[in-house]
Amino acid sequence: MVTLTRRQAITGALGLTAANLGAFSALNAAGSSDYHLRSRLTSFAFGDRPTEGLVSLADNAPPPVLRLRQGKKAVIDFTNGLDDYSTMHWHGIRLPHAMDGVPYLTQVPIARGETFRYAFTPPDAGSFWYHPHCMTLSQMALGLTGLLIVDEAEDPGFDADIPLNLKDFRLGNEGELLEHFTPRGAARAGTFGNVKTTNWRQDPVYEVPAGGLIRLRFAVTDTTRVHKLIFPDVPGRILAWDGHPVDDPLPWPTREAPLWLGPGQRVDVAFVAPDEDGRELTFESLIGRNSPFNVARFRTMGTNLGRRAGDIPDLPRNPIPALETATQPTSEIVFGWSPEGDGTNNGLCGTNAYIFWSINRRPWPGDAVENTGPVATLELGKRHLLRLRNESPNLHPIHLHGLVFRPLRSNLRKIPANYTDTILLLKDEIVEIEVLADNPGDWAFHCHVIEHQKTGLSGFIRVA
Ligand SMILES: [Cu+2]
Repeated sequence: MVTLTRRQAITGALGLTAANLGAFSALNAAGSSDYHLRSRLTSFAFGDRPTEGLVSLADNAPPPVLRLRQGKKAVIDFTNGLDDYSTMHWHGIRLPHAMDGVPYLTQVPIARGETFRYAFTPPDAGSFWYHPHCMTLSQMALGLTGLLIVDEAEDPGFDADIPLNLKDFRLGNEGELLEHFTPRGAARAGTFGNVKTTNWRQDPVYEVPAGGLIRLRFAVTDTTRVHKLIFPDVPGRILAWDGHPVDDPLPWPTREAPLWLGPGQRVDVAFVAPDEDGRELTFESLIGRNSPFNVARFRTMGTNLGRRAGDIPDLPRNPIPALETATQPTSEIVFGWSPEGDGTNNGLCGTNAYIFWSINRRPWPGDAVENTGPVATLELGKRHLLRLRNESPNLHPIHLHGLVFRPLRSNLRKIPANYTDTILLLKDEIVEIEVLADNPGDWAFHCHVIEHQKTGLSGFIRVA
């Protein structure tokens, strides 16, 4: 079943028919790719009128959901079809440093017409995503974000598996694009979109089998918005957090206690669809305290499959490395405003003229890493304690490339100790995390509110 889905996806991406997939496999062995992606400008109608100037990997459609297989080598060719430079980053995937898609840190920016081959074997199954890491703000804001699903080595057996890419766009009354960067936003919580979409559709409705076991994969790929998710009152549970099956259970979110999911984060959810045909369930997100909007609705159809909550499988654990604890003292890393008067170096990847933010009071100087040392250096093969301190009033989803970590304690809340790649720091929050330094390299470490990232809140952690 899953193989078929992936084959269909490959067929769609390369314009092949089912009949020549065999030939394709032979080509693959000789150096072809599993996916060939090409960025492009396109248009799409979110409402009555088309919006021109969007960025996708397909014409008049969102970037596709990519499906890889756990433990199986994947080859993805990415061709830059835009005038601006670009790269592609595979968010949350533990991979070799050279494949991580960060300009200057791991590769040179990709010019128009050039193709970069990304090849890696994903060790972990789960819900991940992809986006450019050069001209990041403009290309992401204009649409270039997609889900990357790594299927479990064995199919866990859900009756439906629905990826949900949560992303806003900023549009005017005629459907035209509005400015996605504002200095006022960048210096605060970010510049918010006004058209809230799921898979580029507003309030979409998906048909699901009555009485079926449904898996949803929420991914916040927006540049700014922290979602506060509310789930309907149905039998279900949270399966995975940021790709990894949960060790520390998360409660089913309600209006009173929604689930906060920041930019870059994902949550996998399983529920049992109602038995009757034609029933509708609504998953919502809260703005402020009182106004929820619909993220997605699910309508039951067909004959009752008769599944029960007890049928929801446990996902197999990912191969999280067992490492001994390092003897170095805890490092503290401070996220806050920038000191005054910082300049920026000007590279090819959309460095901003403004600097508002810093890590350890040092703002990222621009695209390139000259004269910029690591935020921390971690001994390879050990687990390390870092203390992350947000000294600003804004939320910061802090993302670490190439490694997994888990929160151990917070000064503000009980925080579930699940493995992750992105942690949402609350106002004035201090969180201690345990980083598993099993992968050598200089790994990007930055806020995933992209206006924060691009105005200083970025750096890297060295594992050596
Ligand atoms: Cu931030």
